[in-house]
Amino acid sequence: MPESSPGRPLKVLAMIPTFNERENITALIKEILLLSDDFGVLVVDDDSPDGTADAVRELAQKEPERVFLMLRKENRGRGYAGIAGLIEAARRGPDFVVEMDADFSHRPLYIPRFLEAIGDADIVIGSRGVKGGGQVGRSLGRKIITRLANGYIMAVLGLYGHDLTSGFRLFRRSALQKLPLEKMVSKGPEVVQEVLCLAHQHGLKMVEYPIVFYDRSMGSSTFSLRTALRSLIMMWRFKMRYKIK
Ligand SMILES: Nc1nc2c(ncn2[C@@H]2O[C@H](COP(=O)(O)OP(=O)(O)OP(=O)(O)O)[C@@H](O)[C@H]2O)c(=O)[nH]1
Ligand SMILES: [Mg+2]
Repeated sequence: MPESSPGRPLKVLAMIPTFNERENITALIKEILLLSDDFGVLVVDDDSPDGTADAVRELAQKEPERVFLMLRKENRGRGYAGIAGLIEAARRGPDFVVEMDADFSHRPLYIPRFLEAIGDADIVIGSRGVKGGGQVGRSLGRKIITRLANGYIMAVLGLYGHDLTSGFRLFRRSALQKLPLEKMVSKGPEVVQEVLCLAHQHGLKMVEYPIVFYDRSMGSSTFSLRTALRSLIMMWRFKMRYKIK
């Protein structure tokens, strides 16, 4: 359970999964809070050995109505943390939940732009693959992996989009709460696609908004080819589980 008390309803609550992000998290939270008085942050930390949670706690003491920490001690994983985080973020009752990484790859300045872009849709996907979007600083290898992964995901799941691996997304809270999030099974980064499957199954309207994605400059990566491949194999499980034709 989160360590802090329920705050006032916010317009946007940013749900940020973290593992060893001490070097990034304080500056990132401050940047999000500066955007608007009714923006808040929920950090979902898997008991990072580098003390990420301590850094969040320090800010939560100063801003108890806008900064929340969810500390998880079991079942570590980007997926499990993301599932718990989305459920908790929605429960807190903001108008919107934005999911983003802690490493500044997802620039907070896009959050107000997503709000403008959402219109009557339920989800805005921050997309590197549409006109005006892109990636800065990523190695050619990572760019190729992303491109191949997108083609594979589209082929297996039959979902259409220009950036199906983007973890920077704004959800209307009321739409998020229509989804049976607690039934999701992802341990790792494949949770990004599992949410898309659920959203598709429940007929949610999704739009893409161009983002420039900046490669991580501080902290250490959790990316591994093994995890990426394991995630891609999970697409077959999703196909059957969510009965996508
Ligand atoms: N709670 C939690 N968060 C995680 C875990 N693994 C990764 N994260 C977070 O998920 C987000 C995405 O992970 P990254 O390590 O940036 O993955 P990536 O973008 O593929 O790799 P980089 O190239 O290093 O940026 C970051 O905010 C991480 O801190 C985990 O096991 N638990
Ligand atoms: Mg990253």
